[in-house]
Amino acid sequence: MDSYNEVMNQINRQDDWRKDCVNMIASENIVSLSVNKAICSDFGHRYAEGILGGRDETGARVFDRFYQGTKIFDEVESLAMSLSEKIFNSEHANVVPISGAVANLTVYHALARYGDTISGLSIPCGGHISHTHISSAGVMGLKEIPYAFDKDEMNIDVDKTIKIIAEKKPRIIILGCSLFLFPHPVKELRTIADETDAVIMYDAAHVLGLIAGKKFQKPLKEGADVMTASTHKTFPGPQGGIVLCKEKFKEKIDNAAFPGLMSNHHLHHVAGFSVALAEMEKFGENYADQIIKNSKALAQALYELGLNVLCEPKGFTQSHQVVVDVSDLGGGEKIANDLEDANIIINKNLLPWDTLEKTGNPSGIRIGTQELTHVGMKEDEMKEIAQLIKKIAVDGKSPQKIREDVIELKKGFNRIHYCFD
Ligand code: DSN
Repeated sequence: MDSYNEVMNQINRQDDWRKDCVNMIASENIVSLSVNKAICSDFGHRYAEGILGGRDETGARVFDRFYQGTKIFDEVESLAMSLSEKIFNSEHANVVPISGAVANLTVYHALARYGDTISGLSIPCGGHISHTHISSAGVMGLKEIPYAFDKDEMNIDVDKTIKIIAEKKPRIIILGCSLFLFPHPVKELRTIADETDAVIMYDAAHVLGLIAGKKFQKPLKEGADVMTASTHKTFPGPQGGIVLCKEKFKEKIDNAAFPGLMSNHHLHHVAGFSVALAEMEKFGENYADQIIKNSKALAQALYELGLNVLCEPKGFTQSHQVVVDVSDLGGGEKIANDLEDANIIINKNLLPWDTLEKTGNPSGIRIGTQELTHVGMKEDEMKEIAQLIKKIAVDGKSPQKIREDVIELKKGFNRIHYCFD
């Protein structure tokens, strides 16, 4: 096979296979045809280096660009900013970052000095790698201080964490995480942030769609100074990032994004993000509501089937995620691999009682319902999927046999809902 046919074959195999899968990776989603049109549009070939210059006499945003050919894109970027500011009730939006980790790096670059300390959750407790020295924070030489964590609540231990912040005085207090079942204590940490002159950065990558749909907390209203996110998890946009912030941080954030970290941003992403913002403005509340109903239904069904689903006394979850401790069933690596053989795609996950050495085969699996909700699945399908997971993980049934049931279940669900298509 020549190179062209080889790569086209790889793309076609991926499309064919993933159409037959139930995808429950908590950090992914698939986009509508309209978002897809934006991603594949001419914007994907273009440059728009530059920065927001201000507003003209009609109030329209004016961008200082270094390239010609951007007059329509300027309208697109302006619309993306206005819609973001409206939907997230933010004083300013910067849609330049090309991923969630880059959005975090933009904030670090803007609001911290090299060598400062930041505070966040450790990775086993759900912190994202970009909150630590091994990723974006390390690029800025930032040293992280972990919070105290309450394993029963699967949340930050507020009293102990206030003491840690008072003593260590981190420059940035990070909230939001990757293993994210319940809202984080933004309000509760506002006073200590003021007392220590720290900035609260809320990483909403996982829950951006739930926030847009008004079904999770409102971080900016509750006291966060800055909210960062990727745009493609519960928020059903193309892959990219965003920073939302108070007016007083606008200039520093904009300069950190360009020319600080990005030369050209991804114009097709901004266009696709705008389409997804319009979708969420209209359909977001229903979409977010169903995501959470589906998570609760899946968690309840798995629990009733005997799996060790975390946080039963708390109703399992208030987000798109369901977390199961599978250490008694062979561990997260084994279960994730077995499920993949049955076309059920999830990921292994460290749990708060794991050390980083357990990364290869951690105790947990993390399951997300946002993509299946996007293709129209509801509580009945969640119960069916729970049965299929149990047959593999608990009963030891052959994944290859279960795969036929998964393909059959998925057949009716290949159209995107909660959109204008
Ligand atoms: N690792 C993914 C997560 O947070 O789930 C995305 O960075």
